[in-house]
Amino acid sequence: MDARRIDAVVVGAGFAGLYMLHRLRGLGLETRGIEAGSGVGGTWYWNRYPGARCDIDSLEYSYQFSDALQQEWEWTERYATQPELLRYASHVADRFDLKRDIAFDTRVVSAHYDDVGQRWQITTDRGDVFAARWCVMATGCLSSANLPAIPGRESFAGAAYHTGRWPHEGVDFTGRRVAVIGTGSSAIQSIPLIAEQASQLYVFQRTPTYSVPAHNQPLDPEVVRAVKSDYRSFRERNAEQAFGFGSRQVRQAQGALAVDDARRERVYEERWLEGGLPFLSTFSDLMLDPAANDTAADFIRRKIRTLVADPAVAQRLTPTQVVGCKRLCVDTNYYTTFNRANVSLVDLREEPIEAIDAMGVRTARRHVDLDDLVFATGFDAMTGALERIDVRGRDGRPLKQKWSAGPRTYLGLATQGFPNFFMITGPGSPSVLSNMLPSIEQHVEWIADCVAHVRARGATTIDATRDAEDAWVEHVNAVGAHTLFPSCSSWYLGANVPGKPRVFMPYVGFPAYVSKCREVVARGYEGFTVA
Ligand code: NA7
Repeated sequence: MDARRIDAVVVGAGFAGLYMLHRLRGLGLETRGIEAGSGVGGTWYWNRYPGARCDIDSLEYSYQFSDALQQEWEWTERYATQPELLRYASHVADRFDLKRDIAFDTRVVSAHYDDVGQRWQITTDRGDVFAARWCVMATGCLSSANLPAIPGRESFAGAAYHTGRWPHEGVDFTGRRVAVIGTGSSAIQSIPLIAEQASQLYVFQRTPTYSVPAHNQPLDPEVVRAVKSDYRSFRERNAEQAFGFGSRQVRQAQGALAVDDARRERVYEERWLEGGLPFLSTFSDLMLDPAANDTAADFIRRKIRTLVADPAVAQRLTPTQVVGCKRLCVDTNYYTTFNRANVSLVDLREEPIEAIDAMGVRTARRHVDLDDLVFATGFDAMTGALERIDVRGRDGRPLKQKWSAGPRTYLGLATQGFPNFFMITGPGSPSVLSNMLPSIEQHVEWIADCVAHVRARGATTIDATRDAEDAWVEHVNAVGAHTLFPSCSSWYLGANVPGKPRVFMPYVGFPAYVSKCREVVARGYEGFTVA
């Protein structure tokens, strides 16, 4: 089949893909978006499980590139629900007339670089072939579902779901015996709601989770008015925070051990009442010093003991790892759900799962009879969606092969040997350790400016240099190693997927990262070769 020659292909129509399409079109490039789902929204298209909502404030988890858009859109709650976020994504797509350039229900299967024509040959599962100068992967950090290889998984006769592939028509668990496997963010959001419907809910927990209350509430019109009266400054203040969000929560400049016990306790209590992820920024050294971290961990552990009535259950729910090492969860009534008579905690450290069969799950101690099985088992994070596509760069080199010992990128935006190929919030950028929306916008704008730069120079390709990439990979590791993030088996390290190389993938520190990206541009795209 003849390839259709166009300027650019953008893979994915979540928040990253939508804005990228808008910007490339703005440069006058003929651009095609390709999306596996039937609609826009990415994460918020697929993750429709009960209770799914963002854990970043809606006033912050939103686009800022259009002041008219951020002024006119009205969020209803502190944390937006999945349906509201999906409506927002669709509104943005309509407002900027993006849908007409997106092929839905279409999955990209391969992207091969043609050295001679200097184009990306991109094929889809519908048989389309594009020959594009630019290829941008807006495939998401948490989009490739991780289903555990438990023996007999396919033999279950009831209904099985993954939280990240939830049926669009919803699921009614009323009167049913349900198991949730996993206790990460998706589980923590869905468990309290499933428990209200199910006759019996079994929570299969491998690692206990730290969670802080969301204290979600309708947005105060006064707060909205104040933010909107000077949205730009609000965005700027957030961008100065280590993780790119949360400027409204008061910050303590000092370390946790610099204050006395009573004061520290008071401050944690205040933060607990405020709720949300900024709990981890209560003191400046929580992710740097194990002793400091332990004061926060201990505070949450004590909260668990006061919230959970049965001391033995509370004990099983109590985490021991560094708090924040696995992504902190934000919940509404998670721990107290275990006080319900119809909820049982199955601790997989005491009784590992041996197999799944037609009737349910067999552990080392018992058989649990089930009607429904919910896999809240997460994702092949950061690299999964990219590696699922057969991407080949110069000389036909597969990306998967290049990354066999872990992802190698320059700035999390590009990877050497793959010219004109960009990743939005790729490994080696702040991505999942930041507010995704501003990170996405920063990447999209950087990529659009880069494309414009190459074209303005009358050049056709840009590629990272090996030296720049090696230095960046080393730097990402060094910065990560300076923190407590790599200290446990998390998906940041790829540890949740058997056989995946253990490499700490996100870059810690949003402000420093943004400065670095600006510096690279100011120095004439330092670390890149333009040809
Ligand atoms: P997560 O955070 O990766 O959580 C997955 C959970 O599933 C976690 O508790 C895992 O335990 C558990 N899991 C994974 N595999 C198994 C097996 N084989 N057996 C038992 N339990 C298992 O995914 P989420 O979807 O909750 O959240 C992803 C991100 O989305 C979240 O951080 C937010 O950024 C939004 P483990 O801890 O590995 O022992």
